[in-house]
Amino acid sequence: MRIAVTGAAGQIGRVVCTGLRDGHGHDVVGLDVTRAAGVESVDVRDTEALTPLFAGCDSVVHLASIAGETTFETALDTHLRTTHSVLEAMRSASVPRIVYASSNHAVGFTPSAASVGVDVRPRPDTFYGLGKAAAEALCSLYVDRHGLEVVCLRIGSFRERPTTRRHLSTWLSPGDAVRLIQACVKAPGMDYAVVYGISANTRRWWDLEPGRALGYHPEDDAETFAGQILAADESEDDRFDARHVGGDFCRPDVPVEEPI
Ligand code: 15L
Repeated sequence: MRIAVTGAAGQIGRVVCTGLRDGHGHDVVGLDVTRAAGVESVDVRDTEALTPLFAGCDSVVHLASIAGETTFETALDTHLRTTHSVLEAMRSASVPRIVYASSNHAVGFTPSAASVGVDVRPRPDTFYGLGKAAAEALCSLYVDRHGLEVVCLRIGSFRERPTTRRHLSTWLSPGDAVRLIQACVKAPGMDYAVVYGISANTRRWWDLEPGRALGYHPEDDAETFAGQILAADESEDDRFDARHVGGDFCRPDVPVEEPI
């Protein structure tokens, strides 16, 4: 398959591009606003620039965004406007499927529970989460209006390894991230699906069944690291983190990141 990846120079993008290319033999078109080896430099908000780069692609994996809290205006830009230009370029280039990197923060104020489903109401914890929830809705519009195939991934905590108590529930390992995206680009009979992007964590808060239905079978479990993580006393921050699925993004004073 030929797959375009936006945000290819980012933390998840680098792992996913290598996994899709070297592990699964796909022809990967890496795109990013940041210059990096093997990555085409492009502003993802520029539909006209994107369209020829999407030519001949079977799917777009849209990872590009600012991965944290911003101002309201920046959130609109980095999540909604960016996703709109990607969807429009896909229409022009006749690309049938998008795998959209949403986030657990789209539903971050959902109280933590043993198995939160994909059908909970949008409950963003930040303008970041609001942007992700709104972009999920935008993708849904393109399914119903234009017949696009969409998978929205509410990604948990993508890390080399889990380092906090919350990560024991929210971790997504690099290996599982590749397995997840591979399942999403390959799944037959797609129209619109939402999937939680986490590993098979014993202490998970989210339902893995929607992912399994698409062929995502995670192999890692944060529990492997539980001994080390739980050796430290539970802190006040840990207790706050455990209240809602969005963890410390639910704090009113969550720090704001600057755009690149
Ligand atoms: C995300 O969506 C963020 O991009 C990342 O910075 C982490 O905070 C992660 O969620 C998380 O919830 O751990």
